[in-house]
Amino acid sequence: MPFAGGRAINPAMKSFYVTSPIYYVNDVPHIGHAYTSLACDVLARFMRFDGHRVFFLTGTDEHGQKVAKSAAAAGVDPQAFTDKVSQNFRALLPALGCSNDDFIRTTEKRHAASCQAIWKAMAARKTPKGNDNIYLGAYSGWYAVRDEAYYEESELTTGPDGKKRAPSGAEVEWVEEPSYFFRLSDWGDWLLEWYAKNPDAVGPASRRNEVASFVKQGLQDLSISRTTFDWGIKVPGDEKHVMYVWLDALTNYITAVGYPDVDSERFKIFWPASVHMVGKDIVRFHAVYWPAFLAAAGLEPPRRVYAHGWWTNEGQKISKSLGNVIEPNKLIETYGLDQVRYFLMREVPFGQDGDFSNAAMIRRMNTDLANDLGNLGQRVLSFVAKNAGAAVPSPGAYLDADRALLDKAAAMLSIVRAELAQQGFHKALDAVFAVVADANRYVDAQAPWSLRKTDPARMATVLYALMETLRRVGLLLQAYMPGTMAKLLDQLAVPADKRDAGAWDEALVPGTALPAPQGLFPRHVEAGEGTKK
Ligand code: ME8
Repeated sequence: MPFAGGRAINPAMKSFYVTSPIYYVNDVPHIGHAYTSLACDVLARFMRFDGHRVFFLTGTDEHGQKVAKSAAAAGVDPQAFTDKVSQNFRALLPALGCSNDDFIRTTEKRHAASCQAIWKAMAARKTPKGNDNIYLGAYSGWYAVRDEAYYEESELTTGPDGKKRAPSGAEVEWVEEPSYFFRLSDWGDWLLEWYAKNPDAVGPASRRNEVASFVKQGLQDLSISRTTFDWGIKVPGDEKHVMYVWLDALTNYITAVGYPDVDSERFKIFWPASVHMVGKDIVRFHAVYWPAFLAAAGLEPPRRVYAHGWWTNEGQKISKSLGNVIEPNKLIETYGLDQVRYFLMREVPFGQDGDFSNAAMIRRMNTDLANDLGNLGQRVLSFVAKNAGAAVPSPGAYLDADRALLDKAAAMLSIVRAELAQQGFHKALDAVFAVVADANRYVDAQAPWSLRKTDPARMATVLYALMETLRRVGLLLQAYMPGTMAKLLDQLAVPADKRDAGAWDEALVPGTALPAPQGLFPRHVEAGEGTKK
């Protein structure tokens, strides 16, 4: 039976479900949004490469007061507003080379049905302490529209302008309205047990500790409906209320795999999600509220929530009002798509905060990509084209130096697999680029240009070892730089059906004709630099 994306269903395949946050449509997509989506894409691509059936979901979060206010400010109704601006996020995905399998909008019909079903499932069940999960009350307290979040008085600070602000810096306003509550206070012990039994459920470990200590302080019941505006999904049975936008938004992750049809093939294959990738700003929603909502509805919590760090721009917070938003399209135009993908995954240890600077971007692309990897490819492939008959050379017996390089290259797959299982994107790249550095040293030491006259058989062995190393480097880097690595693998004449982990040990076939080599990574030259003396 065909599956979304035309993949045949093979029950023996392992599944992998990765999600990005669904982004608020009132913002312009910037490097921060691109970062999370790219991290998901690298995981999705690697897992497909590694034989998993993958579902990669992203989309837009379109309800709530914040979007309603932006629509009002633009003078259009919220549906027309979201129809227009969600396109900005949708269009960014192909520009980033993202291989998402679906794009969800929370204003879709399938999603309203799913939200109403999760609400009913929560309402029909009891908490671990035997109480109703949902009850009607009245909310009075502080609310930050920018965060779409409720805050305790004790969490707020008052600025010199006299305005009260949430820890995120968002202004809060006083809200009083009838509201349904979720009895989160009954779920604290369950959550603490869930973190304890599943040490990988929240990553990195520092975030797990942060979340667990928040829960240990005691949880308040959570207001999950609003009555003072109507841009949202109606509460079943009480249509004066719309659902709190975070309950609506989080539910997207199950809508896309078929909820409420829990018996559907897609739901069974993909739920629980393997990784919800998020920024550290929204870890509480994903690692506290979401697992509690799911458990309350009788559904399994996700396997893992991973919260990455925050990008600044040349040392400054990125914001529309500061006018320093880095538009991914501009970056790609200036530096190239795979260069940007590589930089974002390599520059900052994943999980930590990072700073974008043009100087750092240029350094990475010129050093790691143009000098180290690009140059290695260029040296080896143009040498083979000129001196080895433009075909894969035939190796003779290996010497220790050859074996050392080949063994280290062979070992990369399990390292990358282990690192990516923990979202160690930069460490996986470190392992691959250590082999690239070894290969560069190996070319210098073996000097195939000298062997050409003195020992052509040895020259063939050296070139073969280098090409085999490049093949494995190319295979692994496909997830990060799909376009350029396709070019590299083409130049090595690796057949299209031998580009996944299953073909890891299928070495190049001596004698295979090679296409003409072409450069992989141009050096970035700043305007004017090329003409300087
Ligand atoms: O929070 N650095 O949407 P949002 C790194 N709709 N990542 C950044 C970033 C930066 N400077 N700026 C944004 C929402 N991000 C909700 C999510 S999910 C059920 C609902 C990324 O548009 C990061 O992933 O405010 C962050 O968590 C997300 O964008 C916030 O996107």
